Amino acid sequence: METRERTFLMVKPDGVQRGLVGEVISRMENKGLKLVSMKMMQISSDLAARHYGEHKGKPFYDGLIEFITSAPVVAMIWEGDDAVEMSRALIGATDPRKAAPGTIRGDLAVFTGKNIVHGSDSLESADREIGLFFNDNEFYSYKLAQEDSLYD
Ligand code: DAT
Ligand code: MG
Repeated sequence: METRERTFLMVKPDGVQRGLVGEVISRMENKGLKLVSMKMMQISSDLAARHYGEHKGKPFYDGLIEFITSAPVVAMIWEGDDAVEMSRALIGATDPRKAAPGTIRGDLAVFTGKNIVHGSDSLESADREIGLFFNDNEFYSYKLAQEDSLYD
């Protein structure tokens, strides 16, 4: 494994309500990414505001904060080669109508405000978001049994 990265993923309230937590996890696992931390939680308005700070002032911001705090989410850290870019590719475009078939949003969602899953968009965002949702010691270091079959 060359450029091992960690990225932050979150199944949003719509994904939890629609019973898609397992589907999202399966797609990441099947690709060969490694789950190193996971927790279910209901996000406070303060955490929501910090997580989505870059969108403050946009027309959809208030609705976004209301939605993300409305019901439990499942927060996760995934690790692997190019994990940030790879998980964004698996998730698909922000607007599910434009997301390619084969992606989570392309296959399973129809509306931008209910697009099932969040994934960090850069290494910097990943570090920041992991820091917002998890403590320093809240992840596991282990070798995946299939690692030798996934990487050269
Ligand atoms: P992404 O989740 O693909 O990183 P983003 O960071 O631009 O997308 O926006 C964060 C979330 O905000 C997005 O997943 C859904 C919501 N959102 C973005 N643009 C929106 C819009 N035009 N209308 C409604 N919700 C929107
Ligand atoms: Mg984003």
